[in-house]
Amino acid sequence: MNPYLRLLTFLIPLLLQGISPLFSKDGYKLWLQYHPLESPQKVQRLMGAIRVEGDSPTLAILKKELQLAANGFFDENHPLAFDYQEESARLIISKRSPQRWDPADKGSLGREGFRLLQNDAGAIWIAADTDIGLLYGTFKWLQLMQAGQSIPAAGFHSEPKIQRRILNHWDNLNRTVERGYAGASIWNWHRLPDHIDQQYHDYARANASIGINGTVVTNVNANALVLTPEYLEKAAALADVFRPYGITLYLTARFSAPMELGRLPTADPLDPEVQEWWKKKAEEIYQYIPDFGGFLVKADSEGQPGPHNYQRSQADGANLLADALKPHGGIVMWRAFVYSEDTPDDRAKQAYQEFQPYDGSFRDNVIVQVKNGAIDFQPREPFHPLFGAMPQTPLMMEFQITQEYLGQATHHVFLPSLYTEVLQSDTYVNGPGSTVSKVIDGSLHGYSLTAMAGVANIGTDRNWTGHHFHQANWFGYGRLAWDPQTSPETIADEWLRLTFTNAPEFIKPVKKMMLQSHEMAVNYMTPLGLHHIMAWSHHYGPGPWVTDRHRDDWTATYYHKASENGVGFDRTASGSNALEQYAPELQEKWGNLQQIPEKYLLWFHHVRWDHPLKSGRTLWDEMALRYQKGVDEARENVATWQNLQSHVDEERHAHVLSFLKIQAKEAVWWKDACLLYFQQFAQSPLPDGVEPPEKNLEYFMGIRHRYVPGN
Ligand code: BDP
Repeated sequence: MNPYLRLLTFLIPLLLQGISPLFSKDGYKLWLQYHPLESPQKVQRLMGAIRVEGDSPTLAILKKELQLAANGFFDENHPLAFDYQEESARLIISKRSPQRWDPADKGSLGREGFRLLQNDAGAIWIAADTDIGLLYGTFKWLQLMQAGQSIPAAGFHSEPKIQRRILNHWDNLNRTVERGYAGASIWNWHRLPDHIDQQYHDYARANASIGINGTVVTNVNANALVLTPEYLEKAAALADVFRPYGITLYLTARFSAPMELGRLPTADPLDPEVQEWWKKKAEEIYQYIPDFGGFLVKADSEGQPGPHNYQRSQADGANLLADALKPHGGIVMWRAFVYSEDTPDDRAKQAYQEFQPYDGSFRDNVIVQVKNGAIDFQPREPFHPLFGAMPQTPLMMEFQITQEYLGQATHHVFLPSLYTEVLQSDTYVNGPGSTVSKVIDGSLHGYSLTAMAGVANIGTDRNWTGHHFHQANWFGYGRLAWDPQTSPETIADEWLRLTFTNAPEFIKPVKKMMLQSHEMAVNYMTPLGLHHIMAWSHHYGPGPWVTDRHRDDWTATYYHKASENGVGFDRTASGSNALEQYAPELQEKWGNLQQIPEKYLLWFHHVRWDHPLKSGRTLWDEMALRYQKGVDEARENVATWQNLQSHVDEERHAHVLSFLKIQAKEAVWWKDACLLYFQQFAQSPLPDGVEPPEKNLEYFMGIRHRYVPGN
């Protein structure tokens, strides 16, 4: 064959698949790889006779998705038609039951639910009551096909358990991302509204494929500018892109905006002029974005203005905005991350003290957004005591997907394990079984509004998230927001199949690596309930020695309180008594040194170094061995991944490998720095099995990282 022709025969199929050979495996396609099916015949037959009923922008996206999938699934070019007659169609996507079907359950599928059914002749019906339900159903069907699975005989039914499943971007208008480790912000405000980047569509598509239906595109440390006409026009352009994917746009609102933009002398929530300003602002926003979702607000926290400036409550502040949005159907997500540097006692208690007394005082379009734990996205925290404590005020969950305190871009930590640990924690407020997930899905207290937020880990890196495996955290967050009962194991399994391959020799070891990664990271960073011992400000690497700064509650010594007498924060009755904010069952269990799960030990207790633990070892020995265990596992991961080269394309294999090596190296850094530091107080040798550090404490304390991203 003529060499040019040969090149063309190589290039054309690649181009048809919508990928260029140069960037074919850079991770941009996320879990939507659509790699060739192992046994394509059946799926090919179904996709050879499709009927999509109806016409809408969402259905156009759905058809495009089917075509993209077919291009990847099958070897040959496979243009699809979507207008087969009902009698001859083998894949029917419609809101109406096909004549020849008798589906068992004719109940409503809700605004977003869907059902996949198969009849005796092997034809498939993707059913929903709405176009977006059909899109979700189509994604699910394609995912099953990619994973080599089939629809169960009884059909597959799915409806989200949580109404609003939202990403929070901590993105600034200048494109820096607070706590972002994957490049710059994907929102190019400067070029908006005239230039619509393809990535906005790809972003929306990826989110729709996992059921995420909302996005807050601006940082909680808000810039009032985004509420000016200039920026609203830009935001509206994004909302237009997102709409057909079922995604609602929200913005962060700066509490002092009436002063900054409206030149009012005050932002007091009880001032009529302020109320009028917000009312007018809301009207204006809805002219740009008719289906605007509402505001996310960080107030009275870390320098952000809020109702405290006027001696008003959090409820006064939230209700001000809620009243303005109410006529248009918008909501306020009011963050509970409120704490003052002036409260010397215990930062962990503040949000509860601030909010709990106001239970029932918030408008019905307010939902209070609560971080998973009472401090701040630590590698491990007990669940936030507000969950279960506000039966009359809808609470939503805020998880962090970006890994501010978890090694940032380069550490592989599979976060669904962390999320599930929190969601399955029992609050005991209505007796045993009152899990956090039941608070969040509204079933425990009958909330009419339900939501979950994840602080996004997305940026302009080619693979979106920096680490290829951090895509799994975005994916897993979406899955858990749809159904908080989904197991981390299911999520890891699905993600691996969609992103890499179905090969069991690959899935098994990598799934294991993912599922133990959270515990591993806790071990090499903050075992046994240690917390907030990261380096100052950027939180990259260890900093247990951080002390004496302008804010005590941002230092490490405030949290670990290590001395020769022991280590840990006494939050029992003999200390700050933060424990009192939990149900009596938990107070009893966690308050007791013998009964508390060791993972929370130093969160709630100040413990002597020679205190014996369940293993029979002293606290010191156990701590040292946990650090070592974390290191050992991080090293094993390198070896595991190295062995899997034949299952992964070169580009992604090498990328992941180098990050795993960084992680293993940094795990040693964490172990050595922390053990040397704490050893000064424990005054004991390292137990057998723990590698001695190669450098001294001074060396570690002298490490300075400049220009850490996201800071
Ligand atoms: C902390 C971050 C800070 C955020 C803050 C927040 O260090 O950058 O602004 O949370 O959630 O984790 O508001």
